[in-house]
Amino acid sequence: MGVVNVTPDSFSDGGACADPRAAIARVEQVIEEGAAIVDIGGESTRPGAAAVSPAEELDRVMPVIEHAVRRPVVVSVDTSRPEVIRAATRVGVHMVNDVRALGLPGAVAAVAASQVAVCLTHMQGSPADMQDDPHYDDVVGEVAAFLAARVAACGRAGIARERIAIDPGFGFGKTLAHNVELLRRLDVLAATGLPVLAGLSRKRMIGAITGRAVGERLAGSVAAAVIAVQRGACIVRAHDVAATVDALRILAAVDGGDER
Ligand code: 9MG
Repeated sequence: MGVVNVTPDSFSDGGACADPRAAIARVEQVIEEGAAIVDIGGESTRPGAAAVSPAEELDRVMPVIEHAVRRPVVVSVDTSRPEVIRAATRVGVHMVNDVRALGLPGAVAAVAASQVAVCLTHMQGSPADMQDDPHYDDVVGEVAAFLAARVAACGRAGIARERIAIDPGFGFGKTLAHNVELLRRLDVLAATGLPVLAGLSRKRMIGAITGRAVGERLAGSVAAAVIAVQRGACIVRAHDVAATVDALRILAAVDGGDER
């Protein structure tokens, strides 16, 4: 899954694709580099990011989505808002990637009213406060239980299990120790039988382990992606698509798996 942030304040690319033309060029780049999925988002969820109105979020993402759905790639919209979900599904998006796990009022119903896939991500707190003092007694157990409850809520609304992927939410209300434990034991989430998505690319945990600034986290991010797939992830969300695809092709050749 290649990242396309249509935001002026993304932590990972400094707003390089805030302009829709740049974002559309970025869609073409991630397809060219081998991404199977393109994830298009108009809200930055980094701690302290400025709030964006629904109208502004729609203005940012819709032109990019309308381009992407005509290209040979699975298109995911990275959003939590029901109005954005509805607009994106109307024009043919294939997947909703929600770091709030469809927690906003109306979000479950918006996905249920469509046929699209959804990724449910764990977050403790909200983007504004999630890194203040994250606490768990059993991070893996609590994340797994939260995701199971969200999958059940989707099921009650009529969203078939086959449409759902889950994600431990690396960096979303977690310390470095929590993130490392979740990556080490990703197999616990994979054992649910649901596809697991892992988003580790360029994140603070990669910086904390390597001592590298955000623009220097390629090797660390690729290593983390490989480990995630070895432990059961079947989608990895990445900024550096070409390097990540190469690494996963090597892994697939050795392990006999399939990186897509
Ligand atoms: C949008 N976004 C940023 N980080 C993410 C992550 O780790 N997982 C998912 N599913 N989406 C993310």
